[in-house]
Amino acid sequence: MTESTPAIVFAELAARRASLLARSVADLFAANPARYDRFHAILGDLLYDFSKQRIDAETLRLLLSLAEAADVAAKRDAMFRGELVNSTERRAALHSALRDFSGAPILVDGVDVAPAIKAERDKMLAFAADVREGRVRGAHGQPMINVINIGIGGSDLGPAMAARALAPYAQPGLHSYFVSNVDGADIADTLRGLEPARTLFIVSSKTFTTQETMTNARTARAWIVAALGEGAVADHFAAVSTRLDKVAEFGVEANRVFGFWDWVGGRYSIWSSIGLPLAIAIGPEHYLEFLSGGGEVDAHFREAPPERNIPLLMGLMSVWNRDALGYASQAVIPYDQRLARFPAYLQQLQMESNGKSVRRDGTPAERPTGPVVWGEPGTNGQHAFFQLLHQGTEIVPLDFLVAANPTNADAHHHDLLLANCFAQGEALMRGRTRAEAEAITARQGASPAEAARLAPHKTFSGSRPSSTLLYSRLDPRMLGRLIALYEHKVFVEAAIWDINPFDQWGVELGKELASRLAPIVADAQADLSALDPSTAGLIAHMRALRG
Ligand code: G6Q
Repeated sequence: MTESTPAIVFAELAARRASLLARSVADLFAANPARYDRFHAILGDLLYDFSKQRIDAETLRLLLSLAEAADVAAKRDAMFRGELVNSTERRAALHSALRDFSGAPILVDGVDVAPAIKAERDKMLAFAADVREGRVRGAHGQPMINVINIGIGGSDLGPAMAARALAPYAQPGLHSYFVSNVDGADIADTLRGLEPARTLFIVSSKTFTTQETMTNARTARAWIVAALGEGAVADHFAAVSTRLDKVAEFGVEANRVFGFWDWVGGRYSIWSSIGLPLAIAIGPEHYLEFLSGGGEVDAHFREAPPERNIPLLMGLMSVWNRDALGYASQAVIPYDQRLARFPAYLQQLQMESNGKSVRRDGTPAERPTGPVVWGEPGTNGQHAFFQLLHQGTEIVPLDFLVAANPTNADAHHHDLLLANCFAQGEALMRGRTRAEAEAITARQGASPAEAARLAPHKTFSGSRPSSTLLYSRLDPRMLGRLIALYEHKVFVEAAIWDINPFDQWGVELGKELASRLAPIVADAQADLSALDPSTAGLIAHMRALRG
């Protein structure tokens, strides 16, 4: 028997495309009353419904065989074993180790890192408790009431998103802030009105060289020094980094520096000491629940059978939509206001991980890889960009996320929220025919001619794919699960595309050019002749605008 390869299965999937597109999803539901039962999967109090995707049983069978042909399970196991799956940086990708409470050894280069993970986490959580309970005091002996994380990208998006998501767990009177942008407006607006004597900064940077973070950290330092004197720096700063030498130079005391390891990628680092601002906000116990939620998904990803394995199915739906159906973007719409930053978080996770054009061996990718990922919370999006989702010429597959139970007391609001979420999925799937549109307009009192004129505008094609993640409530454990689900979804896509999801060389060029241009922008006399004409023109005009 010849072994199947991804290319062979992709060809089979491509061959199914036309027949699937010829039938509406509403028809597929009508033809198969068990469709929903077949196309959903459950992990405890979380459900993944993918029955509104443009698939049938044969497509799913082929997609599962694609995962086999691409060795997804073997690649997954290699990642969990700590192999150097990040081949271009010769690193493991072991963020899962940070949420592994099994007690089993975790080997990196033959060394068990489990004790070091626990020690660093204990130290970080003890500090979080000290801040919360007022034992960490400022230069004037007052407890801290403001905690400002300074970081960017992976050292910002995770804790910022999660602190917002878990706002109901925050300690009253202890305020979290996140400063990331080198635009001075970010830190200026954050510091306005805050009391330096009661403000703690956490400088979060894996490398401790990132231009934005170092610039903001120096501004914060100057703000503390101006108000409280040079001697106050040690009291008002903590740091999270893998570069302990550089942190010491900045003046942060060793007992306030929390480390992690190069086998934790920036966008996967919320589970490491980078989670310190979150741990301060929600407390060590809740933070540990958050980690456990991620760990539960690891176990599920490793153990659940393929046809019930949620991250595997999420990855397969994404690959189907991207490569077989040609949909270039995906939207994530949380019907959960506290997940407002989740789409931005996923944007980094997915686009930085899978925005690649070459395979692991450096040869060109054989088919389109990472889609454009974007989104905003519902119901707000319904009143903005949903028009295009329903009637535009682009088809955008959606993930809806929604909790069955509210975290606040108002059940009426929550019923409306859920009704809207379910209604959007239904409307996108079902659509409205021209005849239906015409009949509705006629019933509203329009003349037959007017009803016919308006009908094309009121017609919805339907069969627009969406999946729904429906969970009990947004608590720390559930947030941990949601993040880990998407991490593994991204991993599955990368395994199928044979790309390395753990590096990010694409951000380098812009960084280098920004460093080269910084002195030229700052110096009104600097020579522009070596620059390309557009960049030179922009800088010349900037100079004119500055007068
Ligand atoms: C994430 C990326 C990137 C990184 C930031 C911050 O995977 O590598 O977003 O997290 O550039 O880097 P530092 O933590 O080193 O400051």
